[in-house]
Amino acid sequence: KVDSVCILGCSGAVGQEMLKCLEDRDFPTEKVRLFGNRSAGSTVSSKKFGDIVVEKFSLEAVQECDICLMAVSGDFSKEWAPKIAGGPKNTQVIDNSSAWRYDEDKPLVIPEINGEGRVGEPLIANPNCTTAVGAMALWPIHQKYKLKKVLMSTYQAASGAGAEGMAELENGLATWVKDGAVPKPEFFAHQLPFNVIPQIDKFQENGYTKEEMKVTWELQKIFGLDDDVKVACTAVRVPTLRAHSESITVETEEPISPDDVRELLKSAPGVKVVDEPGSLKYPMPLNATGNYDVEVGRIRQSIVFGEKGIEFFVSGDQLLRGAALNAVIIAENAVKAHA
Ligand code: 11C
Repeated sequence: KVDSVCILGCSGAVGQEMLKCLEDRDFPTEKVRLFGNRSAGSTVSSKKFGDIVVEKFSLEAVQECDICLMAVSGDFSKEWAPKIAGGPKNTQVIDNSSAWRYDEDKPLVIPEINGEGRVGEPLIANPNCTTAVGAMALWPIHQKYKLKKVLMSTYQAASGAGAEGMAELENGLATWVKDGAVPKPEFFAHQLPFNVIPQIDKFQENGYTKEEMKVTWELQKIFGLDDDVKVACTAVRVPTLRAHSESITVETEEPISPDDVRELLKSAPGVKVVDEPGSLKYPMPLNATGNYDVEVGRIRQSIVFGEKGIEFFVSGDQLLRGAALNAVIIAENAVKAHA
């Protein structure tokens, strides 16, 4: 057990889920401290950790904690994470932003995949939520059949963009019901209600968006893929509130069949096979919401890649698997390793 864990950015969509994960998983800590900007001074009632007064960020205060879960912007993390991690108590930082993911010397971790051996590192990066959701199904497939090509299209919930994204979707729908028109968007680039937006994050020189390239870069790093394994993604924002879905086609080195993949994934950690088309059971974001496991279904032989290819659909709660839960499992493993 550690003395204290803190959450930086406690009132954002991910920060709030981090506290819930610490509570639900009975995290072995005496105390949880919360740091927030706008919410400083307010009190959060926690079933397990009592009433917690949200503190304003200060380096000294955060450095008193054993583990710091960061749910803040990349810029904030760039400035402060190394200082926190280098503090007198050797505070371990687990960062949910993209600030450190692509640094060669910083581990980018999904605990069930590549967590071993990196548990004690002072600064560990959490992957992008879209990467994490797909990776849970892709990793067992890669281990058994060796990935050659991965083609992904995503259906990403408003909450991937944070609490403001969710609020704009909810307000847009409520206003449409009341007034018959959706207000002009302020947060997303275009209206999200009754629409889909094929752009998440900034466009890169190669025509892909940064969100799409994150999937490529992060799967390469987490899986340790050779350069000749190709990963391409099209990332799309859809008007769902929570849980990202992904349509994934893979070409493999070895022959692969849907039945074998179903069996394989049934025993994969963090995965739930939901694949009974006859009774209309397949992954859906509504069903994945609030759950730790990523749902995988619609598993079929690919008519593009034949016996060396399959296609499937996943839905996973990106605030949990892709953010809060992933970070908290990393922290749990760190505590176990030091016990
Ligand atoms: C979204 N996946 O749905 C993004 C948000 O790199 O941690 C996550 C951004 C990140 O908008």
